[in-house]
Amino acid sequence: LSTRASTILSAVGIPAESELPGVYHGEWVGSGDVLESVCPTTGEVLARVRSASPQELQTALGKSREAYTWFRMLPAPKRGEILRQIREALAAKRDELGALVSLEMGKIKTEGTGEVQEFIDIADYAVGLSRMMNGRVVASERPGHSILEVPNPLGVIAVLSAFNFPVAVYGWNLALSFAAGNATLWKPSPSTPLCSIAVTKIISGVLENNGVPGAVAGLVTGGKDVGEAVIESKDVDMVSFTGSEAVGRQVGKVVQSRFGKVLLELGGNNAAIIMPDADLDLAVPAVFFGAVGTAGQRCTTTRRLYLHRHIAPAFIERLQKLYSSIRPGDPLEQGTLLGPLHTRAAVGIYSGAVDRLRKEGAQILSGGSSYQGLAKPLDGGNFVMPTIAVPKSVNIKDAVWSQETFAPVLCVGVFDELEQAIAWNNGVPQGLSSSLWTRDLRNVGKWIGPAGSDAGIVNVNVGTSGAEIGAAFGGNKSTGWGRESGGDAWKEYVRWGACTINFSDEAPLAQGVQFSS
Ligand code: UN1
Repeated sequence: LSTRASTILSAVGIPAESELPGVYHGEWVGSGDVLESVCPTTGEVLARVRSASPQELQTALGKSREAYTWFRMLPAPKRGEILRQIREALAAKRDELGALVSLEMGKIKTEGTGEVQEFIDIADYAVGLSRMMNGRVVASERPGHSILEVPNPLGVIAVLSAFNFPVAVYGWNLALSFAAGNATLWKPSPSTPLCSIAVTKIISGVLENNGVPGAVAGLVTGGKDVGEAVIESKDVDMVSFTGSEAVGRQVGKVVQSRFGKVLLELGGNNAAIIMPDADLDLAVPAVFFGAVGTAGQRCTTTRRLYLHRHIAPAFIERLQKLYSSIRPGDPLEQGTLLGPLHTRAAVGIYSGAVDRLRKEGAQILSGGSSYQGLAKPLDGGNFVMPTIAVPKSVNIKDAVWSQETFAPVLCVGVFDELEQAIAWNNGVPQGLSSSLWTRDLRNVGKWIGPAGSDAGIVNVNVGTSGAEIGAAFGGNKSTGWGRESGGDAWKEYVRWGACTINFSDEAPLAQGVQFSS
């Protein structure tokens, strides 16, 4: 192992063993298939992880269920206090964990640390929530009656997370699920097992200190088989899935067919619209970050750019300048803005998308290929050039516009009227994030109103990516309608009971119905 990697692994308590156990349900086990964690920057194998065998998975599910029946009786503010300690333990390891994210996923260090910060933020939020998960008292039409809406812990929540946010997305789910009194079972992406092991170690330490069963925050690493067994299990009350549209469609069907709850965060195909009155000093760098940040691997990455005809040439010129300034580098090194794609396969997907654009007559203004001949050790990495393409026309049903490519490829179109740009914004199957740049209040009104953007995130003078935890996060249409993190998202992680109580000496029926002769 390189010193670059071993320093980071030992700082988060991951021993340099030949095979690490990748299952936690109160104790660490793992005897299933071996997962390899490969550094996307260098190609180096960081560790081998023993995933869950079918038997271990069943044990983990059983222990999660048991842990839930114990945990649900702990008063919510007490759960909040434990969550506060988890928050502190994460904060104490923020830089170390951030470096691990950067090492294993490939995003630049400040974004890796930002992800841990996002977990800390949502933990703070959920600590407060633990004293505010209020039900309601509703006025009854019947005298001497009252109606209560009561939230209770839901059960076992399985979180299937993606490689691109190997810490934060689990954090959003864990924090709410924990405050709500559930057991959470994490099935991370098979390519980022080390992040999940490091996070679970931190959390389990806190649980142990508090005498809480470890399976309240369990972990099952594994591939497709493990994922399928988790979503099929009747022991899982809700599945929160982040990933591709194709897999999400399957997950949705499977969970729905057994009447489980499902929360989907699927693909994004996010547009930024630049009006002629936009402040380009702000808009250009924001589009640059949105399209190139995280090497184009956020669900919220800016993939489509619609420019008003009056500012299009100036905007493109300034954006191209930023693109030409970017250099691939080790994401762990300060100053690097462009890390690698997460996998070799993603490089193929990137090249396929660029080839298709070329074939269909698009003009490639920047980038257009992967980097060749980089100096060691980056020659083993998955580095591609951020690309700006201008397709011949905005035929919104064409694959180049309507499909998500999980790589830094930005397609540009030119419009004359805001209505046209909004129609393009809404014309794709996905509905995650969107961003309008303008100084004119009337445009803002249109954009956020009934005929405006149909995405779950509808920003103004803020890019498509980089959301805070305060609002509910998620998308509409083929993005899956799920909402996580802030807002009212917690209400999905509980089971609601409507309780009508009769305090009176009469027993009238609702709607004045008479049922006595
Ligand atoms: C994702 O891309 O999967 O808004 C999540 C953002 C982040 C979360 C993105 N806070 O970009």
